[in-house]
Amino acid sequence: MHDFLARLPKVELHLHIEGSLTPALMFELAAEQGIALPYATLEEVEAAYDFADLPAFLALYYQGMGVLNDESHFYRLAQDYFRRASADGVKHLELFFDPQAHLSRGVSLATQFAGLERACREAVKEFDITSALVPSFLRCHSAESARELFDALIPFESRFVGVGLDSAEIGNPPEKFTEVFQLAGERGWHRVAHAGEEGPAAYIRTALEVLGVERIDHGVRCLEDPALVAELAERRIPLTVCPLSNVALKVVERMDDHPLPKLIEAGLNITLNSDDPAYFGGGMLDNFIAVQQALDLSEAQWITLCRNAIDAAFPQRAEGLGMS
Ligand code: ES4
Ligand code: ZN
Repeated sequence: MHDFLARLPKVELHLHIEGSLTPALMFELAAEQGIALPYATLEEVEAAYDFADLPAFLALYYQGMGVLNDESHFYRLAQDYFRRASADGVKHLELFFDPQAHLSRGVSLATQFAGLERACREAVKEFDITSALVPSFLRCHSAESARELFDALIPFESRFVGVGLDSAEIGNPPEKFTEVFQLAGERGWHRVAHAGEEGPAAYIRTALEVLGVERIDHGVRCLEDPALVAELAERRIPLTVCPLSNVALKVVERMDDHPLPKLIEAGLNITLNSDDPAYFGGGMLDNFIAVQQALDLSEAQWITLCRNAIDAAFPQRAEGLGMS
């Protein structure tokens, strides 16, 4: 079964590129820039990556990305992930990134896009992976800050495929971002949002109804609302589920308890993804293997999961990355 899982052609739709920053690259970039890290060794980093919940993870995630300060840092970050993704059998990747978290350190949008795009362009030839960028609004920042980012993104709109919504969910409901998602829809940008990870099923409903999103990131808590499950199934709304992330952030206690079989049984349009692979214990293939060990899916179910992701990917803009 390992070989079967390894060989499956994979499309990854829920990957925060800053969450792919390995401790090794973090140390390298910190040393080059004379940045002091709160860890002395790689073992200390690993010990620190034991998270009580989503906010505890986010604190270290924002701290870690402080080593990303120029074009080459973003390039090396993404190139490093493309290399590992390619070994995992990933053929197409939609990358989230968090512009506000870098703008607040004085790193321009032009710098962020340039470094990520260089890696995306090279990945076509070097790693046989096509890709698209998805800048995301940070829900822990204000609606005004999101509007500023929206305006700043307009000149770059040929260079990304859509926008997302991520970071601390509880207390930051989708409605807070009604304006920017409405405007994004008017400009023809694809829209996705994290919902129903730590937050309640009601956030999934408002992400769909108020923000007009086409996919839900995570969405596992939809099971608490049977009427919502029926609607998600009926509309074939893709859920980008991230199993190792859910265990690492204690959304579920153990992989054996993961609701993936229930989600599949309910007829939902499920895809599997790695979320923040450097923080949560592995990439796409590690996620597939961990799921298989705990939940024993059939080959037909695996093929369906991979097909779902192919169908749920956003068509690329040929002009965006020069990959036409
Ligand atoms: C994230 Cl796991 C998760 N949830 C919400 N926001 C995020 N940003 C990066 N990883
Ligand atoms: Zn995520």
